[in-house]
Amino acid sequence: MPFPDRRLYLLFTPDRCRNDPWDTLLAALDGGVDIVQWRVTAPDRGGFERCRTACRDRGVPVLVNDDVMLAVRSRASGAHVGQGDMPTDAARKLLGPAWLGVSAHDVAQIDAAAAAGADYVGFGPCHPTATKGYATGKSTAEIEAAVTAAAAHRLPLFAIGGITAENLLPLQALGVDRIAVSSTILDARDPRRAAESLRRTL
Ligand code: 3NM
Repeated sequence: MPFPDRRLYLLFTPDRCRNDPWDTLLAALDGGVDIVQWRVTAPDRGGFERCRTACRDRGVPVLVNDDVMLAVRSRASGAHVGQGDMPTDAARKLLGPAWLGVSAHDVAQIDAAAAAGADYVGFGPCHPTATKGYATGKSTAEIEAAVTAAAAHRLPLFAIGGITAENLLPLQALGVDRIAVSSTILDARDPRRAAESLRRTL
């Protein structure tokens, strides 16, 4: 199935939520999150199914971070792999028609993801972020080059890393039209409003 036109990607890590994680997820979906990544370190099949049910009720796909086999076994919408995870072409083979997302940090990695058959890339960190311990973000030139490279491959690019409603506009000026966020929604006092605010800007 072709990758759908989704714009606001939530990296959902229950442990990172300020409020109750399930209330947070529902609020984020109500606020306009339209694709979700299940992102946990310890296996939690029950949590995954709960996440998937909440998202399915709203027509929102769920991809599994890192654990490609969970995505395959559970027939998830897809999986997302980082540069240190399972190699992209191996993940592509295992997933079959399910979607494959790849984290990329430069143009060469975007080119490689496209060659391996990725359905989208996450490019970052666009800004410093404690979520993954990045002290600096990419330069304007690096972000522009990434946007251009992804467009040349017709590969959707989700900008990631420290993205907030405040710093989104300058990213859009560089050609970014999709974002992936964790803390701006999960750590918000009002996750629905946080998602709505990003959604409005997008
Ligand atoms: N990957 P937040 S940045 C998971 O650059 C992740 O590849 C990144 O969380 C990359 O929205 C990042 O809280 C963290 O910054 C995203």
